[in-house]
Amino acid sequence: MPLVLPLLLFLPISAFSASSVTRDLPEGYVAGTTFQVKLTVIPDHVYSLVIRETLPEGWSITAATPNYDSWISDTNTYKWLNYSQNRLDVPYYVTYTVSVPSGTVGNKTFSGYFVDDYGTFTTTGDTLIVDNSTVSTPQFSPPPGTYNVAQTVTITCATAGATIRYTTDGTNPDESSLVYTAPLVINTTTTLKARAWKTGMNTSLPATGLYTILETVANPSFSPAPGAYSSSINVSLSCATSGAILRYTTDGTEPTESSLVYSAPITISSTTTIKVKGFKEGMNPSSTVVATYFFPFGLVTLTNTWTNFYGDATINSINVEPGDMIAAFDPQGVCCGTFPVTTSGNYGFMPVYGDDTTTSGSDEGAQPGDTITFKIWKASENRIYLASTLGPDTPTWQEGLNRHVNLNGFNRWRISLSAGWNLISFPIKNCYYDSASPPAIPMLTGVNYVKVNSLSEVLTSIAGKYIVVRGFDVNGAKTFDPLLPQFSTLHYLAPGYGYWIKMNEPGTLELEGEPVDTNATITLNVGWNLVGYWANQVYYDSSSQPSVSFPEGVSIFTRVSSISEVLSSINGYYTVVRGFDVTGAKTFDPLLPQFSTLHYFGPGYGYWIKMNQSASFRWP
Ligand SMILES: [Ca+2]
Ligand SMILES: [Ca+2]
Repeated sequence: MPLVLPLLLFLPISAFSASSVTRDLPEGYVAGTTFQVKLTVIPDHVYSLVIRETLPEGWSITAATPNYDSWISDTNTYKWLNYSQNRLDVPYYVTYTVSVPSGTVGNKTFSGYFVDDYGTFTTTGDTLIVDNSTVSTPQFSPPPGTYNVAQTVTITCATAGATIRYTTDGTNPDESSLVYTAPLVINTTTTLKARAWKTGMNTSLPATGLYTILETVANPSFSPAPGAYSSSINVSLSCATSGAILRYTTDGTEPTESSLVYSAPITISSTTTIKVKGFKEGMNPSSTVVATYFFPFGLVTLTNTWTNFYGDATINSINVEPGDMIAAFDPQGVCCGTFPVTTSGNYGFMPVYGDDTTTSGSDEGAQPGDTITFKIWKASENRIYLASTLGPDTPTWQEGLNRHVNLNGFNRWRISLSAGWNLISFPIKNCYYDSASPPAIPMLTGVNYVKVNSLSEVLTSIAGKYIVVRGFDVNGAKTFDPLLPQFSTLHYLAPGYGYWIKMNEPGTLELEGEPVDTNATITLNVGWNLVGYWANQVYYDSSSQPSVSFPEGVSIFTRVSSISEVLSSINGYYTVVRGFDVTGAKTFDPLLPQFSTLHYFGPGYGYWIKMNQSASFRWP
């Protein structure tokens, strides 16, 4: 009961008139014929009613019951009047016959309204009458518009059995135009027109659609070509699409419409990856084109004196390839000559520069009689190999001479250790062990077992500088003390594991051997694992590259949005990761990344990974 009053308040006060006029049109018309229209009139206690019907232009009423009272020619409107001293409250009908001129095509609209004692009201019911004498206008799907990529356009016609003909050159289709039989591939901006024909019916109206297909900016190109360099270069970017704006990054991120605009050659003097993308208004942007310029040996200073070296060059007895780089070093470790390999298996003439005697404070290169050493950078691995000299000439520097020195590169892992604790790993494919049999623990795939008399043999490069080595595996913590080897519990050194090495002074750990396959995997156990690193690049999620030391030859730094990407092989299975470098201990918690302090993973380091489930692990 309490609801009734509020509802009544919302009823319109003036709603006494509920008169209505409803139009009933046939389904369709045929040009040159007539048809009948019926109006159902329901007066509601009114004394007058005026009905107006507006017909399509050119159409006329030839008969009506009751007859209409007037015709307003400029709007083609017919009018009926009905008034009485008694109230009109009995429903009645108005019917009229419409004549359609021959040649009429297309769907047509009727409109009308009526006026009674209370006001003016729109006639309800049918308003549209379909052209049954003319083939339906073809329809395009997808509809005309602007698209980024080519579209496959289907043309349909609602009139069964009609033949669709179309053009793509802007002309109106006629009976000699191409017949549509299968969807059309529109891969360039096109005006598509179609009409449909059927015997015994009027030809359809033409359908017209403009398909704008955006063109794509041409991929930018680089000059000079990406490769290995040892002197500063100016990299030019160009694009075959005139007016395109090239935007680029050098921090590994994807170029966007807010990246730096290329306007002048980019000067590069250290290993740099340029990513560039072309943009132009009204066009799709180009693909992102990536080029890395490597400076594997830094910069060489050219001086006025040099010795040319040349010869064969191999790595592990396999020919060097175009794109690889040979480098020469004087006894002070100054890189004083490089040669980008252009012919498989050969290098030279490679000028190896002498020291500039006029700059006494700086050492630019060799002095007469110096023995030159060599390294080879292998492009396909982005890895530096030390090289043996194989004659026939001695690798002696003497101004103005040509030296024939064949080279063979071999793999040596060199990693700088600081005084104090270091958490390290090495990606050499050997598990060195001094026990009677190889260790029965999870091992990185593809590793060879190498028996040694003592682990100290493996660590000769830091002999006298290290105090203790600690390892950790599924059997717990292990220790190797070089002064008390008989009490040591650590009996192997393996590439899938990390090791703590305590140094009493800085040193360089060197190991030779075949590198670990970067796709190798190891099984991690539930709980803590002390894991090595065997990817050959650094991944970081900070705004700039980590500034700690990495092993010689590591020159690729890849920025990721989160370092969790680096651990994707064990996503969901680890709870925390810890690292350690010269700046201290670092932690990454995947659930609290914002509080993490570990922002990179890189070669030479070891990592603690705590697992809540055993899983096979690999680096990216
Ligand atoms: Ca000098
Ligand atoms: Ca020197």
